[in-house]
Amino acid sequence: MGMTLIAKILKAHLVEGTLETGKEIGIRIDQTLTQDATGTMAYLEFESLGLDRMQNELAVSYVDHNTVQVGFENADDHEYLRTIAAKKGVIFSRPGNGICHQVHLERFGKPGKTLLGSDSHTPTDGGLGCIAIGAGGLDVALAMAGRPFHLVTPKVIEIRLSGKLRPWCTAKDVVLTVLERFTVKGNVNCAFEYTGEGVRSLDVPSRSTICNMGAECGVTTSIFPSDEVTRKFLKAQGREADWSEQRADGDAVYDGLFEIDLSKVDPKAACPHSPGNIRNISELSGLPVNQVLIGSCTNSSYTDLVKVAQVLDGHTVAPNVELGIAPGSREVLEMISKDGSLAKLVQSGARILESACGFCIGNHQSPGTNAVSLRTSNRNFEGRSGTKSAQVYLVSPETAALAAIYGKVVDPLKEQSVKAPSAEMPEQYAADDGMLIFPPEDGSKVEVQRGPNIGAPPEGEPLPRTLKGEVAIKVGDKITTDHIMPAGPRLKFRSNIPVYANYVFEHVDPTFAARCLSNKAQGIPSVIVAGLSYGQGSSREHAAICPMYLGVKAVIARSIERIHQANLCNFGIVPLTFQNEEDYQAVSQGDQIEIADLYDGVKNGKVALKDLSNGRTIILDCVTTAEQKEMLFAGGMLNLLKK
Ligand code: MIC
Ligand code: SF4
Repeated sequence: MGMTLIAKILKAHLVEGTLETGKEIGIRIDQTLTQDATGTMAYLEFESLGLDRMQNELAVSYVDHNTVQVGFENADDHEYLRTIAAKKGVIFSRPGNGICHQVHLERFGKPGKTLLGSDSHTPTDGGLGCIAIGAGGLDVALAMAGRPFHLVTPKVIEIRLSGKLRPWCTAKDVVLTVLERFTVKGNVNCAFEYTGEGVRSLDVPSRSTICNMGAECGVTTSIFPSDEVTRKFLKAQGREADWSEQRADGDAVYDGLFEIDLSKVDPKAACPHSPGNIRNISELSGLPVNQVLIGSCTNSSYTDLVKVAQVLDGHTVAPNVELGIAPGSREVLEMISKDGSLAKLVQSGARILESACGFCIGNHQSPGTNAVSLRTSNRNFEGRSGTKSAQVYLVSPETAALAAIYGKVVDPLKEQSVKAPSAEMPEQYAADDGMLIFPPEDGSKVEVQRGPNIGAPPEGEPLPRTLKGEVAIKVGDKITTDHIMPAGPRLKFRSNIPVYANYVFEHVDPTFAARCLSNKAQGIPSVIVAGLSYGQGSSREHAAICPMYLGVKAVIARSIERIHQANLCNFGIVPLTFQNEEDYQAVSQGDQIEIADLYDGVKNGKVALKDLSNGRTIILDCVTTAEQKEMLFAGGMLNLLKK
């Protein structure tokens, strides 16, 4: 039986288990990446493992999230990250060098390798034909320590592409078509593998845009084959030697098939407030727009911005629109500044933003009250922009640029007179590693700088035999990690758990943290009850660490997303799911609950919850791997490692 490309790469890296769909395996991780918002915790955790140096092939630490630096905290974090990288053998990408996924694609990603990153959009590098997976910081720290990464062997869904995109129709519209079909829930432990003759027509940045937003479906990873197009891209980056051909066998057997004829893909938008809420641009035509933001790790490549410059050329941004553009990397910025594209952007009235995550994570450029904001990024969760009432739509750079000129959404296939943009990948990128700091051979003399805001992760407590506690909050479906642990102005507390913990569920229920702390003071554990797809979105392990700090011992949900489930186990919070989804209705906020056999239940995969407030007994599943059970018994992975 022929193998999929995903199976081939997993097999080549298999160190534990057998490669069978649904079974747990351990794989060797070749490369790791971290970014600053998850990185400080990841390196503090790495330090607690007591190793002098990282042990994998390559580890890169990027600074791209917290670059606004209001107050001393972020700058202190950057210094910690710079010095710990030098000490532990990690390459440091300085602030200003660009967004981790864009820079990793340009400078480090390699076909056939495995990459684990403490950011959910790490699969961006799947555009180069490698297996790239997002995970919590602790999992990345363990991979840097040379330990295997554990995952469930995913179902591999084939997404077969044929035909060629029409002008104005883009890679973003392809992935929005994928989101339309698969939505943002129900895809845990699946992976997308792109095949078919249509693949050839997509350049590497387009492929990466598509892999990037697979994260919104909740899949483990997305991958394209590595072919001549990939070779051309790596050659243009001065890295032809990193190329190898990677493709599935001709008779590979997949677990599902979705076919897309690229010539039929229409311009689309993900509408408020979910990346899975897809409509054709033609249906939105005429919608007045207040803000247009182009950038993020999804759509900020050189070719993206050249096309934006072509659309904007000779036009001025409509008076009702604020246009911001953030090139994905310093390489992109340098190239558009040399070829004249930057001048066109500036002439149009665009505000040029730093090569960083910036607006995408609500760090700046929050829209006005009730404003309509068109963005090329990947997430439009309610309030993520910093303005709860704003209506954020996710679109391609081309659609965004047109709207900036017209001041409203325009269907590019029908109603406008601007010439369709087109850009070829350059023969040579302006590759320049000047903003990368390579670590010294011997890091022992490096003094690590730690500002006052930087503190080690809190200690977990071993699992109690019986859990008698309170439902501290009951939330609905699709609660994202942005709901649990807000970013934006709170990001600067990422290295200070006792302070950051005060903001858990800040925008859902601002009294949650105080309630949990009061329970904790009385020795009462807290429990979170949730609906479907709890913890979707980012990889931030703070969405587990901070609740742990507040005394949360279990999450009971209708379903829990992959990365968040792993983070809960890593920090000793028991992930439980209703065996009968309807039982979600039977539990209310404030109920007193008891799970008499928690320890045995975790061991056997099933517990009985008694709701002491209404007398009902509810059966819950506890689906965890053998290693996760041990973590839960010990009160988290760090405790387990100390044993
Ligand atoms: C995001 O896009 O939500 C983030 C910010 O990049 C997160 C990581 C974080 O919270 O630091 C992610 O995607 O994992
Ligand atoms: Fe940064 Fe946004 Fe990409 Fe997250 S999704 S890595 S915040 S650009």
